[in-house]
Amino acid sequence: SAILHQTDPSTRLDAQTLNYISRDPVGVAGLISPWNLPLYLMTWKIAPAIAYGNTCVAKPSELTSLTASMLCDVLNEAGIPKGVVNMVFGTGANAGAALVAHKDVPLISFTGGTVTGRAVATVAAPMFKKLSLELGGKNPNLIFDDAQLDQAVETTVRSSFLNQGEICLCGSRIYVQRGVYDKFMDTFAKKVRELKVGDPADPGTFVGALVSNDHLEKVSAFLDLARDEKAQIVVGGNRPQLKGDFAGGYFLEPTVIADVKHHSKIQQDEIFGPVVTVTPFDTADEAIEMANGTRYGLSATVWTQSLTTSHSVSERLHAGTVWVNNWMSRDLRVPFGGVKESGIGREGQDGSRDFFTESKTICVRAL
Ligand code: TXE
Repeated sequence: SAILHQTDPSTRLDAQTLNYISRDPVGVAGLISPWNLPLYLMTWKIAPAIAYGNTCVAKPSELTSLTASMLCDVLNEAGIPKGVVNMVFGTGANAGAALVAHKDVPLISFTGGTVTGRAVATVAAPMFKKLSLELGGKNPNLIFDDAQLDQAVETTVRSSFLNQGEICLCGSRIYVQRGVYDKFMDTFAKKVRELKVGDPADPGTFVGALVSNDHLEKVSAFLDLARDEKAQIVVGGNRPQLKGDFAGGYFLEPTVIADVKHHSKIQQDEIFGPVVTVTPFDTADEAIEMANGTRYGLSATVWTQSLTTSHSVSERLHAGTVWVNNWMSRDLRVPFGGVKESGIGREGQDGSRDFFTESKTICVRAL
């Protein structure tokens, strides 16, 4: 193991009896990652897996093979010994499924959609594999009357549309307390209208193309549903027709939808695109009930200047991570993961240590 400084508890049962913990690598770690943040999400698995003495077989999304191939070059350049990190390329149904089912792979760390996560768990669980599932999200963003509104609006533009909303941590359900709803909606809508859609290499661009035409179709279907359900598309909702090299690209305007019913698929299903809903609320209880009212529980954001609201609301939200007055400040030393259909397990510092090792309690009696 490359981990040099590890703290584990040791206890004394009595003057002669000492308990201490030793840790073994698990073996060959099967690491499967999605297309949306291909380098971040794959390295986040590889690093602790090999640091704790495992080797790994890593299967990137078939949509991001080039990124994974470039990572291999970097790993070779860094001198990672042959056979420690093995990148396999292929589709999920083919290479991914084979990796999950392989009898010599005792651990699977999977990041991807909830549907796929369920398929992975169905195979891995009966084989008693260690399993970490980082799945989808439908994250609430609660903005209270006493929020620092300018800051809340500015960050909410990012938490809504960064990476075209193709981040499982995006705050796609915005709930605004009635006292600031109109002010929020006016300023937020204005800023969203100003976002540039286009060439991802242009520093002025905020919203690039979605990952594929299939995905664009899937996200666009939610806009059709919004129209059918007589929701109000306040901003966006169209496919901008770009010129030149980008004509026909998989672009979608950043879209803000109001008047969506709580049980609508728009409010309940992960859209994973540049589409957010904005919904008013009156009391904290009502906001928390709506926030917790989906199958997911990955992250949540809360905007308030009251310490009491910050603690009391955060404690009651069903989420693996709650950001208060910020979004996506990621400290890799704290546990990360979701509840409900956002997955099982936690990775990050102790979470990664416990997942990528098998601890062994050794009890020694001095005779
Ligand atoms: O996922 P897919 P995608 C989620 C995000 C969204 C999804 C998008 O919420 O739902 O990921 O990424 C492989 N057996 N997160 O479309 O289709 C597939 O080849 C084994 C959550 O890529 O689930 C790919 O490598 N593997 C996350 C990987 O699984 C299979 C953050 C994911 O594919 C397989 C980012 C199978 N049967 C995105 N089928 C978080 N919570 O942190 C497919 N694959």
